[in-house]
Amino acid sequence: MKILHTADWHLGKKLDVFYLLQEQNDLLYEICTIAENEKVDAVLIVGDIFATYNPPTEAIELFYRTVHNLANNATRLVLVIAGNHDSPDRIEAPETLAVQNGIFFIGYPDTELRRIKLDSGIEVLNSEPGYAEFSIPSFTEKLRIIFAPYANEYRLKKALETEDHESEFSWLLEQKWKYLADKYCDNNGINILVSHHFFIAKGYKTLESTDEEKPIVFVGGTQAIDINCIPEQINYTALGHLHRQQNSGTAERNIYYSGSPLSYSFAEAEQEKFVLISGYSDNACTDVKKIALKCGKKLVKKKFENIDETLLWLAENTDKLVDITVKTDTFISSEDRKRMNAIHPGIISLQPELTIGIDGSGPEIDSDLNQDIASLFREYFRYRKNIEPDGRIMDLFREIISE
Ligand SMILES: [Mn+2]
Repeated sequence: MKILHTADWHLGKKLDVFYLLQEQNDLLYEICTIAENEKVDAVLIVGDIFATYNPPTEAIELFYRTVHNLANNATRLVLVIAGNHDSPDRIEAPETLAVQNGIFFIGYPDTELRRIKLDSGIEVLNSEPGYAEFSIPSFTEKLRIIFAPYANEYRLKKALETEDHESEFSWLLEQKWKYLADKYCDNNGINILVSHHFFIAKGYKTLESTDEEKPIVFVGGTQAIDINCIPEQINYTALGHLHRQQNSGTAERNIYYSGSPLSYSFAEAEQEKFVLISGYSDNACTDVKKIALKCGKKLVKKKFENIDETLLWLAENTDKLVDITVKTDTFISSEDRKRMNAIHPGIISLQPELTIGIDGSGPEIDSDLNQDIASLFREYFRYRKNIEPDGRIMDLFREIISE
């Protein structure tokens, strides 16, 4: 059996004002082609399907078209769970229609799939909240999946019907997974855990995360989960949330973040993107293959000494999405901005770095300490960096202050 693992599509995502829908469309088509060429039997899409709770119609259409394509008339099992960017209700909304096509949507930790046998032979043999066992034609071994879509502490405790407000989030998940694994996941099948959470490998290494991913950890999110909470019966853990493809923990445990198919912030610039295909025989995971994605514009962050140098580089790199800083002793004129935009369609951000002031001759901090805190921060930032803080920096500042 072969299973394709992908996550963090963030459909409908904008980089500043730049919609990435065309990029996403090309990439999802590429993923469908990989599924076809590699003859995978099941596809796991591990959360953050959409960039927001209310994605644009085009993003929703792209999603449905893609899962329909992947499921290939119910001959391939497709399982989708919600991430922290998704509305669980939106994810589950088309469930009745989707199941007939071999597509299973899971929004909540206590979602329970209906037992059903499709004409194509795919069957839900057994299920309870957070778990399902599937039969796939031409395989005698059963596929068991424990699923853990994103849940904050409130949603998880409600799902588990626990009154215990003291228990740690990760302890509750660990108990739930242990119960399911001990009950269902013996050696006579393939056992998978699918989860959109932030995992850490204590004493092993710190996984990388970027701003895009932080809300799950900090702002009203949940704490990190130790990979040792994953039951030992699990053959492969398909994770979503972190955008860099990475193996969490030791190789033999097969715990993977597939990463996003596209770079979604300049912190991810230059990252190579993948889907993962795991292979199974004799009820063990015998192979995990990384397949690099070719579609999708690269994100590049560059700094230039002057406008002419910038224009030259832009002309040769029109296929990239760029964040440009140009050194100048004044500002970037609207004529220069127009010239740059005329030769390059993907300028996401363009800011000046003032060359004066480094020796103290430039902007000084207004010593009026009666200004509001945001104005003071703005002055300080300008003093240190020689540029204006942009909207994102100011939002982040206000968020930190409000905490
Ligand atoms: Mn996420």
